[in-house]
Amino acid sequence: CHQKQTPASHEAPIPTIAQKNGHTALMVDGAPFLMLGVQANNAANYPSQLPKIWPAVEQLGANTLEIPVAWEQIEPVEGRFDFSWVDTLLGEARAHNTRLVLLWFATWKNTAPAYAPEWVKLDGKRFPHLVDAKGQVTYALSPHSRTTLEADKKAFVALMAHLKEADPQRTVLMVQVENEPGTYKSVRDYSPAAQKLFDGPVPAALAAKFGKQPGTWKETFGADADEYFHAWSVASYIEEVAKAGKAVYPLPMYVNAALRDPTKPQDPLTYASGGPTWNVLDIYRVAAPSIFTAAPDIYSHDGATVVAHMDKYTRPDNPLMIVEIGSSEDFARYVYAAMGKRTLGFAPFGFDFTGYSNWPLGAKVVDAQSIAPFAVNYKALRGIDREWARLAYESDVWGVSEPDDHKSQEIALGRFKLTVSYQEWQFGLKAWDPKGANGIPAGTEKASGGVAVAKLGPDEYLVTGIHARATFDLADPKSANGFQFARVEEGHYKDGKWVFERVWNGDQADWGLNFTDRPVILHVKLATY
Ligand code: N0T
Repeated sequence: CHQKQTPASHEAPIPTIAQKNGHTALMVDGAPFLMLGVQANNAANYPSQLPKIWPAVEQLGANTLEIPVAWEQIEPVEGRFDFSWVDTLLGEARAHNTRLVLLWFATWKNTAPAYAPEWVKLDGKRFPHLVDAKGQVTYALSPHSRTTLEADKKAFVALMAHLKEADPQRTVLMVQVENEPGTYKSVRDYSPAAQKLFDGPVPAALAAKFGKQPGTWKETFGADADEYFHAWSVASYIEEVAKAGKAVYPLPMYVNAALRDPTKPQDPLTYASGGPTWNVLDIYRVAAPSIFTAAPDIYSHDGATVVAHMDKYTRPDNPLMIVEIGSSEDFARYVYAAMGKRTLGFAPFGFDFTGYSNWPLGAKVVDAQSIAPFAVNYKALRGIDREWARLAYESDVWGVSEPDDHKSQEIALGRFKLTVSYQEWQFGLKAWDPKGANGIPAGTEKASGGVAVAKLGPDEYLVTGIHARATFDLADPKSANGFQFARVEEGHYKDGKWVFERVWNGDQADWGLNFTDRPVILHVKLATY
């Protein structure tokens, strides 16, 4: 690489993961960052596609684009690297004022090696495939091949070395190592090499994490042994790749998960076994310390299931970051619940004009109309992204998304409580609208509402939302004569400073604070009388 290096003192700080009081922040340019992102479709990773991507990024108002870098394109011939895609992407992202998350599609892409170069995927002798319980050679690569691991690692290290040179601007914020790793239709690798390890002792650190005496996998983990073994094998492989890459250029690295049922047990033959499903997150924690989180890819159209998925991936040792969520309109509102769980980011999948729609997972058609329900949220949230990220790291935050049944939700705010309700007219006297007689406001028919709240100081909150009413009251009706607003300010942030626009009062405050589809940021001061 012949790129001239910017002197160290002029370089922006490398993005890092900061942790404090059980909270996590993605630090970008030295301050917490909320990724309001979008993921490009698969096969969008060529310069020819970028002109079809930027208009969608812009319509959506995303601050970050997640996009693949394929092993097959950076090392088409073994040992010969080509970073022209990465360089074009970096240049165009900067021109479009958009940060990047690179997705390393290599040994595992939705568990398969499709994105590995031909010299890898056509040579099953040198790069052995996983063998199933019946002795069948499967589509997937074995995680137990030193040769495959070294080859993937070498390419990944080359990518990170290139980025270190080519990106002193820190356009790239993080790297996803592999994509939805694991294996479909075989719980683990049953090749002789794998079997030998399976019959051997469980690594001491793993047994200790589970409070067990290390025996063989079967002795230690019983019915879970096969899946736990595979999770350990895949996570350890990814760890080695990530660790080597970070040694060269230490960007934050994460993995993403094809999800398992969040509430009921599920047979690992029916999902990507060995991937970072919620039941094996402890294994990933021990095996892959270079990976800061496992991020869920959320595609369920059931509201309660979506929230359950988020909860499984929200832990002090696994901060929430939604790197993929469906693009159909029902998913747009979940950004608020995710923010309440201190998510580091949110990214609908497949908003670009490269000509693909992953319906029924997401929208039937990718166009301005399907982007709009996400864009309306980003419009308000882009105005507070830095402030919100700081508050989510240092203060208290809450968020709710409208449930499928449209029922109201409550948020406890110390001596106050906040009720978030939906499908209501702004002038809130319910008696004037006996159940549905006058219909509901246009645009609120389908669940689309949400509210996010952050604590600014004693009894003072930052509030934003969409298609919802936020009604504050005393938590305990006996604690005072009653509730009143001290002041509700509408405004915006400029260079990190609050800019006052007006006070909401009268109709604007008497029936609760009404969020329509207009981007609104409020500072709310609560009081009693
Ligand atoms: C995702 C995407 C892309 C409820 C699907 C989801 C992306 C990968 N896979 O468009 O392929 O690269 O991460 C798998 C969802 C399984 C079905 C869930 C039904």
